Amino acid sequence: MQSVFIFTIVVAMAFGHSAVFPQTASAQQKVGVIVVDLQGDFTTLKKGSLAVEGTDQAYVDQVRQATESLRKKGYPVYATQDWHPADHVSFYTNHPGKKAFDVIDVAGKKQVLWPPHCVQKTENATVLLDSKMFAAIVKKGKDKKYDSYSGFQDDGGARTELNQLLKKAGINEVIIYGLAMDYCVKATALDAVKAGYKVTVIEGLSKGVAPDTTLKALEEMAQKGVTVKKQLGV
Ligand code: VGL
Ligand code: ZN
Repeated sequence: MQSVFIFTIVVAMAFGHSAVFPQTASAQQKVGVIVVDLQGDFTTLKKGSLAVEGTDQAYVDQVRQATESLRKKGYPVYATQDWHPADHVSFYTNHPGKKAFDVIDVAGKKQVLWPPHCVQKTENATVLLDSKMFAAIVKKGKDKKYDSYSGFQDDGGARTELNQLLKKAGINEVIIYGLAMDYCVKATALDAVKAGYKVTVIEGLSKGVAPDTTLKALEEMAQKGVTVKKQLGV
């Protein structure tokens, strides 16, 4: 019994504490990256139908460089892609008498009515970074009945494959950025917290639809356990 104890001590000294007790003290972190909805329709660069202020060539280049540097560090990178049918519930054009940015009730939830955007297979639904960058691109908002700001699930509760993909890759920490801060970045970050991930949102790599909702989003995320960083720092 004593020799087992001494053996354990020697092994612990040789390999470090975490090699012998991998689930204790320094639980291993595996970091994944989620680039949210970096698509033409959300950018001024592509004259998108729902272009977010500040999403010019310089912004897209900045996101590309940051994402490449994370990938080079070995972090798996995932993209989410808003991917709506033409008759989607979130388009004001599908609600006679309504106009863009009106708010209606859908299945007991407030629904902002958007200009048609990210319609499946259209040019401006394309993700603006090279698809070779991504371990996977997760489409969302495919069901015409529900909106889906979150990359994890839609407003009807139907899950995407994102959580399973992250879990299979052993990821327990995510870095999130993209478009738009006050809608899809926020919803994806909050669902990531709920799913048990350690979550960091990069403010400098994200842009919001409106200043007031962006400020509120930053407050809510911080309050719910998201770390908000100005820049990556890599
Ligand atoms: C988004 C509004 C509608 C987003 C998607 O990516 O933040 N916003 N659909
Ligand atoms: Zn959408």
